[in-house]
Amino acid sequence: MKFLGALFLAATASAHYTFPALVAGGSTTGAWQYVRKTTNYQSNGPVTDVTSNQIRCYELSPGTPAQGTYEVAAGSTIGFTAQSSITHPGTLQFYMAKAPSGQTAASWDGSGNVWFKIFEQGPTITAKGLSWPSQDKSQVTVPIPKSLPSGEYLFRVEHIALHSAATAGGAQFYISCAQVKVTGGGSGTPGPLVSFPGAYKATDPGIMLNIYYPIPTSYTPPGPKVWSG
Ligand SMILES: [Cu+2]
Repeated sequence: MKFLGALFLAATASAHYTFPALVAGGSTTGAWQYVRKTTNYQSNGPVTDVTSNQIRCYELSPGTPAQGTYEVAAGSTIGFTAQSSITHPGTLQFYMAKAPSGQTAASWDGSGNVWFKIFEQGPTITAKGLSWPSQDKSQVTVPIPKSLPSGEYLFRVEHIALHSAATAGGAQFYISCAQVKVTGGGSGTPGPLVSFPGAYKATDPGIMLNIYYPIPTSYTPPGPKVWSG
Protein backbone atom coordinates (compact mmCIF):
# COMPACT_ATOMS: atom_id res chain seq x y z
CA MET A 1 0.00 0.00 0.00
CA LYS A 2 2.77 2.34 0.97
CA PHE A 3 4.57 1.61 -2.28
CA LEU A 4 1.43 2.18 -4.38
CA GLY A 5 0.81 5.45 -2.57
CA ALA A 6 4.28 6.69 -3.42
CA LEU A 7 3.81 5.72 -7.07
CA PHE A 8 0.50 7.57 -7.20
CA LEU A 9 2.05 10.72 -5.72
CA ALA A 10 4.92 10.60 -8.21
CA ALA A 11 2.49 10.24 -11.11
CA THR A 12 0.25 13.11 -10.09
CA ALA A 13 3.16 15.41 -9.27
CA SER A 14 4.36 15.24 -12.87
CA ALA A 15 0.91 15.70 -14.38
CA HIS A 16 1.10 19.38 -15.25
CA TYR A 17 -1.51 21.15 -17.38
CA THR A 18 -2.39 23.90 -19.85
CA PHE A 19 -5.41 26.12 -20.56
CA PRO A 20 -5.58 25.91 -24.38
CA ALA A 21 -9.19 26.73 -25.32
CA LEU A 22 -12.17 28.86 -24.36
CA VAL A 23 -15.48 27.48 -23.16
CA ALA A 24 -18.67 29.51 -23.46
CA GLY A 25 -22.33 28.76 -23.96
CA GLY A 26 -21.76 25.04 -23.58
CA SER A 27 -19.22 24.76 -26.39
CA THR A 28 -15.46 24.63 -26.60
CA THR A 29 -13.28 26.47 -29.13
CA GLY A 30 -10.25 25.02 -30.86
CA ALA A 31 -7.01 24.80 -28.95
CA TRP A 32 -4.92 27.98 -29.30
CA GLN A 33 -7.60 29.51 -31.50
CA TYR A 34 -8.39 32.45 -29.20
CA VAL A 35 -5.78 31.66 -26.54
CA ARG A 36 -2.20 32.72 -27.16
CA LYS A 37 0.00 29.65 -27.42
CA THR A 38 1.86 29.15 -24.17
CA THR A 39 5.49 28.18 -23.65
CA ASN A 40 4.33 24.96 -21.98
CA TYR A 41 2.01 23.86 -24.78
CA GLN A 42 3.98 20.61 -25.08
CA SER A 43 5.69 20.24 -21.68
CA ASN A 44 2.64 21.43 -19.68
CA GLY A 45 5.14 22.75 -17.11
CA PRO A 46 4.65 25.78 -14.87
CA VAL A 47 6.08 29.28 -14.49
CA THR A 48 7.86 29.51 -11.14
CA ASP A 49 9.52 32.96 -11.31
CA VAL A 50 6.96 35.66 -10.49
CA THR A 51 9.38 38.37 -11.70
CA SER A 52 9.61 36.87 -15.20
CA ASN A 53 7.65 38.29 -18.15
CA GLN A 54 6.28 34.78 -18.52
CA ILE A 55 4.10 35.40 -15.46
CA ARG A 56 1.92 37.67 -17.63
CA CYS A 57 0.61 35.35 -20.33
CA TYR A 58 3.25 32.61 -20.53
CA GLU A 59 3.53 33.26 -24.26
CA LEU A 60 5.63 31.01 -26.45
CA SER A 61 6.29 33.80 -28.96
CA PRO A 62 5.45 37.23 -27.53
CA GLY A 63 4.15 39.42 -30.33
CA THR A 64 2.41 36.51 -32.04
CA PRO A 65 -1.35 36.81 -31.51
CA ALA A 66 -3.83 33.98 -31.33
CA GLN A 67 -5.78 33.32 -34.54
CA GLY A 68 -8.86 35.19 -33.42
CA THR A 69 -10.60 37.36 -30.85
CA TYR A 70 -13.65 35.85 -29.21
CA GLU A 71 -16.82 37.90 -28.82
CA VAL A 72 -18.49 37.63 -25.42
CA ALA A 73 -21.39 39.56 -23.87
CA ALA A 74 -20.88 41.31 -20.56
CA GLY A 75 -22.70 39.36 -17.87
CA SER A 76 -22.27 36.03 -19.62
CA THR A 77 -20.04 33.20 -18.46
CA ILE A 78 -16.79 32.26 -20.14
CA GLY A 79 -13.78 30.20 -19.20
CA PHE A 80 -10.95 27.93 -20.22
CA THR A 81 -10.47 24.24 -20.71
CA ALA A 82 -7.79 22.64 -18.54
CA GLN A 83 -5.80 20.04 -20.46
CA SER A 84 -6.21 17.40 -19.30
CA SER A 85 -7.35 18.63 -15.88
CA ILE A 86 -6.17 20.71 -12.93
CA THR A 87 -4.26 17.97 -11.17
CA HIS A 88 -2.71 20.05 -8.41
CA PRO A 89 -4.19 21.76 -5.33
CA GLY A 90 -4.16 25.52 -5.48
CA THR A 91 -5.93 28.80 -5.99
CA LEU A 92 -7.78 29.82 -9.15
CA GLN A 93 -7.93 33.42 -10.34
CA PHE A 94 -9.09 35.31 -13.43
CA TYR A 95 -7.84 38.72 -14.55
CA MET A 96 -8.64 41.04 -17.44
CA ALA A 97 -6.89 44.02 -19.05
CA LYS A 98 -8.36 46.42 -21.62
CA ALA A 99 -6.47 47.09 -24.81
CA PRO A 100 -5.61 50.80 -24.91
CA SER A 101 -6.85 52.97 -27.77
CA GLY A 102 -4.92 52.30 -30.95
CA GLN A 103 -4.45 48.66 -29.94
CA THR A 104 -6.53 45.53 -30.25
CA ALA A 105 -6.64 42.44 -28.09
CA ALA A 106 -4.63 40.76 -30.85
CA SER A 107 -1.95 43.44 -31.14
CA TRP A 108 -1.46 44.34 -27.51
CA ASP A 109 1.15 42.84 -25.18
CA GLY A 110 -0.66 43.50 -21.88
CA SER A 111 2.22 45.46 -20.37
CA GLY A 112 1.79 48.16 -17.75
CA ASN A 113 -0.47 48.73 -14.78
CA VAL A 114 -3.52 47.41 -16.56
CA TRP A 115 -4.72 44.17 -15.00
CA PHE A 116 -7.69 43.82 -12.67
CA LYS A 117 -8.93 40.69 -10.97
CA ILE A 118 -12.47 39.49 -11.59
CA PHE A 119 -12.38 36.25 -9.60
CA GLU A 120 -10.44 34.46 -6.90
CA GLN A 121 -11.12 31.09 -5.33
CA GLY A 122 -9.26 29.94 -2.25
CA PRO A 123 -9.70 26.67 -0.37
CA THR A 124 -12.33 25.29 1.92
CA ILE A 125 -10.57 24.88 5.25
CA THR A 126 -11.48 22.18 7.76
CA ALA A 127 -9.65 20.55 10.64
CA LYS A 128 -8.65 17.79 8.19
CA GLY A 129 -6.99 20.15 5.75
CA LEU A 130 -7.52 22.32 2.71
CA SER A 131 -9.64 21.38 -0.28
CA TRP A 132 -9.58 23.32 -3.53
CA PRO A 133 -12.74 23.57 -5.65
CA SER A 134 -10.80 23.77 -8.93
CA GLN A 135 -8.82 20.58 -8.36
CA ASP A 136 -9.53 17.85 -10.94
CA LYS A 137 -11.69 20.18 -13.03
CA SER A 138 -11.26 20.04 -16.81
CA GLN A 139 -12.77 23.48 -17.32
CA VAL A 140 -13.09 26.60 -15.18
CA THR A 141 -15.40 29.54 -15.84
CA VAL A 142 -16.30 33.00 -14.58
CA PRO A 143 -19.02 35.57 -15.29
CA ILE A 144 -17.83 38.67 -17.12
CA PRO A 145 -18.95 41.59 -14.91
CA LYS A 146 -22.02 43.25 -16.37
CA SER A 147 -20.70 46.76 -15.82
CA LEU A 148 -17.43 46.06 -17.63
CA PRO A 149 -17.09 48.58 -20.47
CA SER A 150 -17.37 47.15 -23.98
CA GLY A 151 -14.13 46.74 -25.87
CA GLU A 152 -11.21 44.41 -26.48
CA TYR A 153 -9.49 42.72 -23.58
CA LEU A 154 -6.92 40.14 -22.66
CA PHE A 155 -8.55 37.55 -20.42
CA ARG A 156 -6.12 35.71 -18.16
CA VAL A 157 -6.60 32.49 -16.22
CA GLU A 158 -4.17 31.61 -13.47
CA HIS A 159 -4.01 28.48 -11.38
CA ILE A 160 -1.35 28.57 -8.67
CA ALA A 161 -0.44 25.03 -7.65
CA LEU A 162 0.67 25.03 -4.04
CA HIS A 163 1.66 21.42 -3.34
CA SER A 164 5.36 22.35 -3.15
CA ALA A 165 5.02 26.01 -2.18
CA ALA A 166 6.66 25.87 1.26
CA THR A 167 9.79 27.53 -0.11
CA ALA A 168 10.10 30.62 -2.32
CA GLY A 169 9.91 29.61 -5.99
CA GLY A 170 8.08 26.40 -5.20
CA ALA A 171 4.62 27.52 -6.25
CA GLN A 172 3.68 26.57 -9.81
CA PHE A 173 1.81 29.07 -11.99
CA TYR A 174 -0.30 27.74 -14.85
CA ILE A 175 -1.43 30.62 -17.04
CA SER A 176 -3.09 31.42 -20.35
CA CYS A 177 -4.37 34.63 -21.94
CA ALA A 178 -7.24 34.75 -24.43
CA GLN A 179 -8.18 37.61 -26.73
CA VAL A 180 -11.80 38.67 -26.20
CA LYS A 181 -14.14 41.42 -27.37
CA VAL A 182 -16.72 42.34 -24.74
CA THR A 183 -20.07 43.55 -26.07
CA GLY A 184 -23.08 45.08 -24.35
CA GLY A 185 -20.97 46.29 -21.45
CA GLY A 186 -21.54 48.99 -18.88
CA SER A 187 -19.78 52.02 -17.50
CA GLY A 188 -17.84 50.53 -14.58
CA THR A 189 -14.29 51.48 -13.67
CA PRO A 190 -12.31 48.29 -13.08
CA GLY A 191 -9.61 48.26 -10.45
CA PRO A 192 -7.33 48.16 -8.57
CA LEU A 193 -4.92 47.77 -11.49
CA VAL A 194 -1.66 45.84 -11.30
CA SER A 195 1.10 44.78 -13.69
CA PHE A 196 2.54 41.37 -14.58
CA PRO A 197 5.29 41.00 -13.56
CA GLY A 198 4.92 43.27 -10.54
CA ALA A 199 1.72 42.11 -8.87
CA TYR A 200 3.36 39.27 -6.94
CA LYS A 201 6.37 38.57 -4.78
CA ALA A 202 7.73 35.05 -4.32
CA THR A 203 7.17 35.44 -0.58
CA ASP A 204 3.55 36.62 -0.72
CA PRO A 205 1.61 34.65 1.92
CA GLY A 206 -0.73 33.23 -0.75
CA ILE A 207 2.25 32.01 -2.81
CA MET A 208 4.78 30.79 -0.25
CA LEU A 209 3.10 28.56 2.30
CA ASN A 210 2.90 24.96 3.45
CA ILE A 211 -0.66 23.93 2.63
CA TYR A 212 -0.32 20.60 4.46
CA TYR A 213 1.26 21.13 7.87
CA PRO A 214 0.52 22.81 10.10
CA ILE A 215 -2.89 23.09 8.46
CA PRO A 216 -3.38 26.78 7.64
CA THR A 217 -6.29 28.46 9.41
CA SER A 218 -6.74 31.06 6.68
CA TYR A 219 -5.66 31.69 3.11
CA THR A 220 -5.32 34.97 1.22
CA PRO A 221 -4.97 34.75 -2.57
CA PRO A 222 -2.16 36.92 -3.94
CA GLY A 223 -2.73 40.08 -5.96
CA PRO A 224 -5.28 42.87 -5.78
CA LYS A 225 -8.81 42.69 -4.45
CA VAL A 226 -11.47 41.39 -6.83
CA TRP A 227 -13.27 44.04 -8.86
CA SER A 228 -16.89 43.11 -8.49
CA GLY A 229 -18.29 45.53 -11.03
CU1 LIG B 1 2.47 19.70 -12.24
